Amino acid sequence: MADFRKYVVYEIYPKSFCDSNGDGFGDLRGVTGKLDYIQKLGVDYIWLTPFFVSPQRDNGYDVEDYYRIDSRYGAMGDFEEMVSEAAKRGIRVMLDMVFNHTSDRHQWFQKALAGDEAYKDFYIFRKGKEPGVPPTNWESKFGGSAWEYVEKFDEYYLHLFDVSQPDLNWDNPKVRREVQKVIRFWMAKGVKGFRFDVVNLISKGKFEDDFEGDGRRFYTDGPNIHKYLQELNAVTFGTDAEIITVGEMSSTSMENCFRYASEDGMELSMVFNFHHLKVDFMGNEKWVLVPADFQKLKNSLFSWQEGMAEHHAWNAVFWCNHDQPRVVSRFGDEGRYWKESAKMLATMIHCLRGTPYIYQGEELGMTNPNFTDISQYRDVESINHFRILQEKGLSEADAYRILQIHSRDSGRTPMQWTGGKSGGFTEGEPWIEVNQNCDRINAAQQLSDEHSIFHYYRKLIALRKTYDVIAMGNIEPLARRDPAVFAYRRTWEEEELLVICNFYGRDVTWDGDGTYLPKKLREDGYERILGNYEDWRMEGDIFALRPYEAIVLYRKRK
Ligand code: TEU
Repeated sequence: MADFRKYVVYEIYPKSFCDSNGDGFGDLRGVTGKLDYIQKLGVDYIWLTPFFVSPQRDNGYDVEDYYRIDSRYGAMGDFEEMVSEAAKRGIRVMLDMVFNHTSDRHQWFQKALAGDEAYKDFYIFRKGKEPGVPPTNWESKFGGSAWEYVEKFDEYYLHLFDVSQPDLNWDNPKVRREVQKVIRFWMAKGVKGFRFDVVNLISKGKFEDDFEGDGRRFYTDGPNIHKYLQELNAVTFGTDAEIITVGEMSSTSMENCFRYASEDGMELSMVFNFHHLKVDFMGNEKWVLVPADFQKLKNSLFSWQEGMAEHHAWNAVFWCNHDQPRVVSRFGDEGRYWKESAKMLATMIHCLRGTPYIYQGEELGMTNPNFTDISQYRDVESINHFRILQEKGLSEADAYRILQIHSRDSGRTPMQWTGGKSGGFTEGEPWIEVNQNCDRINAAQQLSDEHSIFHYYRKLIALRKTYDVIAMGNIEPLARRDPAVFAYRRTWEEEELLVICNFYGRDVTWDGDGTYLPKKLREDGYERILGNYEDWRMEGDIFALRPYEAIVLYRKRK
């Protein structure tokens, strides 16, 4: 089995990574051209978000043809070159598979709309409850009803996401066979990893009105989900021991994740869950302004860390992806302590039990762009909610404030390679504006500065390869109720690791829970192997932590 515990994955959003031909749109040759940079960081895998033929209503998560590459991203030859150039650098490729839905332009859906019954059964068509009333009151994740009326059939089809993303009917064995074929096709091209988009939504349960929520409880972690994943595993990726998989689990439960990501390997290698990122939401509602709840963040991360370990299951650990705002803007400090906070957040995540995922630009401490005009936004979800918020009575100014904090476009501005025009991302007009701070935050500057955030990430990745305790160790949460400190202990055979982070921009002290006192730790042979300040400090006999300080202490018992 691939030892994914030691791996680090780097997520690439190709559209915003590097444009090799000046059309303002990142592409596969752009990725190939930056493989040396990625290798320098030391990661094992690159995960590329979808680059298949697509109308791009949802930036490629609306797939029109799973077998062909969208010409905006390049051609099959470019893909093959990227895979082989990556392999030369010890980097493997993970693809992003969107099988909960297709684009409405996919030929299956087109045939369904033309009235072909076999293809209608590829999707989820239902009669309305009564004229003009959809089958259920479920809401689309991008706003509005999850059902779209098709007059010709006097029926509705289900779309949990955009109206142009009809949900597939996994209960139809023909759909499952088609999905398997797609995976085998890409396996034959040397792909060694798959990320499965919102895969815990594929098995729909009962179609009933939801009077408590938006409908998600009826289709999340649905009745046949484990059966479908086991089947997929058995007949596709499970036949190649080198392949690693990660499932994106939307609003999932830990009990289900024990099975999705069990070390028995029957389903997937690991899972993404998002509970720790809903700490600045109101329940499940993200389009609000609520300060981040640190205690909630801590409880969520720790309960998943402990729960998954206890049940021999594996987490993917992360702060950022293409759907999330930039973490340094979200939980850190864009200003005075920009560098310290970016490094602290990195430390917190990378030393946890799980496989870390880095999202392009995170390793540079890239920040939210804080767009001020709706014309700067590109994301369908943001544009829909900008309207919905105002329909609900919010002022335009408030709607903007919420978008600046929560929009998915915050993570989608182009990679900042240099301080030059368009941050070195393109020679042309970028499809979305480059963050204005690219003169200050860019890869060229950070590569040449050994104290940069980039080099700190590089060291963190190297630590995982050097100290088994980081990859394999048990986890013991510390400072559970401390209002500012996030700390934990990892243990593995003779090795011990202590990670201590100050989550805030002020000086704080920590008493080591009465057990891990700095003087004693020194006597016991603990050494600082990484941190974002020069040394570590104490006040009396307790830790004195500076703003956003992170300390990693290690010892090997003799
Ligand atoms: O995301 C699924 C998902 O649940 C989030 O995008 C969520 O809908 C959003 O943050 C709500 O606020 C995956 C992909 O990562 C995303 O880019 C796609 O748009 C989505 O699925 C549909 O394929």
